[in-house]
Amino acid sequence: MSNNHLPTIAIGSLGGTISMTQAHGQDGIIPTLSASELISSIPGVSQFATVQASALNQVASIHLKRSDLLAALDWAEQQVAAGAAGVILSQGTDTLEESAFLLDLLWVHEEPLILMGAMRGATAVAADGPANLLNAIQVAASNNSRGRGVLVVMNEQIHYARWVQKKHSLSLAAFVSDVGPAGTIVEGRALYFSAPPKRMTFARPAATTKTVLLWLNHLDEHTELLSQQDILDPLGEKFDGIIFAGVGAGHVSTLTAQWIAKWAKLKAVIICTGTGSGSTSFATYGYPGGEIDLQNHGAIMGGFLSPKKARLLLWIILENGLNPKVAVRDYLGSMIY
Ligand code: DAS
Repeated sequence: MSNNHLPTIAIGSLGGTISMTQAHGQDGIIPTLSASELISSIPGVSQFATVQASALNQVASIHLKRSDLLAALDWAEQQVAAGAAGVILSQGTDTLEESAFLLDLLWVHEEPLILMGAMRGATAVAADGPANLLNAIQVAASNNSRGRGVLVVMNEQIHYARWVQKKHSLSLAAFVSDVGPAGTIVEGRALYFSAPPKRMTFARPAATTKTVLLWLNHLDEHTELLSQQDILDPLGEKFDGIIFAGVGAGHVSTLTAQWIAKWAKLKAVIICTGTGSGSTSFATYGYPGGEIDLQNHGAIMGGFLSPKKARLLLWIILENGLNPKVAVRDYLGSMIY
């Protein structure tokens, strides 16, 4: 497919439900389709763009590693250097919000990088993969999409990587942003509801040497475990940073707060809200394990960052040798006006 008047869009497939089919006699669907097979499911795609397809990986998204995403980033940058007007990565939706956020922290180009997938397998009735991929091509080919970083295109909506989350296990409308979608697709045109956002990017880590633990807080959590220093001390030593998905606006139990008081002096500790939406508080609650107590012990409040996004941001901050307090504060500042 080549037409000199049309933009070139590069599509790399990483696997996921969009590529999954069920072989005869096999239990369940598994990734089988390559990027070029996905494109062949879209009639008329050559009206919108000259499409170049590459098979990068073929796995369920929980099997992707940060190193796979760094390799996909390198591939996407090569496509832009070779003249692509936009790049698309198709992958499983289970970890798509994390891949999109991680790549957004590293994507320095004006050209859009689009992440997309499907909620239904390739052979399901009313499979959404072809429509999502056509929309992704239309968004990637649009001048309106330039300078907006990494975008997620699903279910006729466009989302910014920093806000989007998978909030439903199976619905076609699984992907939502707390602040609403960035835009939508109407008759093949990518329409945005506001100007491009502020962005903050980081140097690409050379390797994945740092480990950040993600811990979900809850009622009466592990009281027996948390009082045993001989269990917790070795655990704390194994991590370079810890994210707590706190209850409410970012709160933890008294015992967890005591543990944080020890580790926040030695490691980067970020407290997020585990509710799924909204910001942490910073200066409201004064009880042990409330945010004022935690910050007094050196913990950083994660603001609007979801726990999963905070984990990836902290990982990149640590790999870059930056001061976590300063870098997180600057990043949170880039999310709002
Ligand atoms: N839930 C499937 C999907 O959305 C599996 C995966 O994430 O790869 O593609």
